[in-house]
Amino acid sequence: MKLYYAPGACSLSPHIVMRELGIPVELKKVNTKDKTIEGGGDYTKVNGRGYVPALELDNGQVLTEGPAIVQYLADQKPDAGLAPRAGSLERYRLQEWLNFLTSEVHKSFSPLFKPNTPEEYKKIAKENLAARFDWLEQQIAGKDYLTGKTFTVADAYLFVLLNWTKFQSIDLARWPNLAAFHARVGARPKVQEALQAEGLLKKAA
Ligand SMILES: N[C@@H](CCC(=O)N[C@@H](CS)C(=O)NCC(=O)O)C(=O)O
Repeated sequence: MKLYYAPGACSLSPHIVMRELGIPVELKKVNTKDKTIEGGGDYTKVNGRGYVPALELDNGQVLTEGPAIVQYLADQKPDAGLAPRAGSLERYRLQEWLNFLTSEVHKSFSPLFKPNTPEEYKKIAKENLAARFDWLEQQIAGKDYLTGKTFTVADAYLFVLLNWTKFQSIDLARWPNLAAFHARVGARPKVQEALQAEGLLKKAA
């Protein structure tokens, strides 16, 4: 399968999931500004909306939207436990998390990355994010991962979103449980591998 990605973007979440599952990943780097694919090609022909991630399946079909992609991947290797069984209440709980992350957290970050967003609006977006982080901070208290003791695809997504605080001068120290979660997930060997593959780790001197 081919994963279309941009370094450090939300596509890092399915990238982490593929490595956690041991699914071989062919990475295709996308320039989301001019919509070109590294090595040649027009990305809008892969995903007409021009954004990452997109997953090209072995049968040539293209699956888009991060929350759908990560569930598809988890269902390829159900025994790995990265998503509860489809149809179970636990699966809806996972979808509840994925929907919250995508609509309430991810999309609150998006204007911060756009050069044409007015500074006054960036301030409001950061306040909205802080309110979501306050709530998340309580939810994750005493837990290793969002749904409890085991790592799921929602944790990969939350890790990527928390990672963005570094680029937006948001100090995670204000939310110690979230900072601990970010460190815990960031230390997973497959997460380190994905960060390395996207060129996001500083090389050892
Ligand atoms: N609804 C999409 C949103 C994806 C998205 O926001 N992608 C961003 C990177 S995190 C992107 O590619 N932005 C470039 C653009 O929109 O042109 C999803 O959840 O997969």
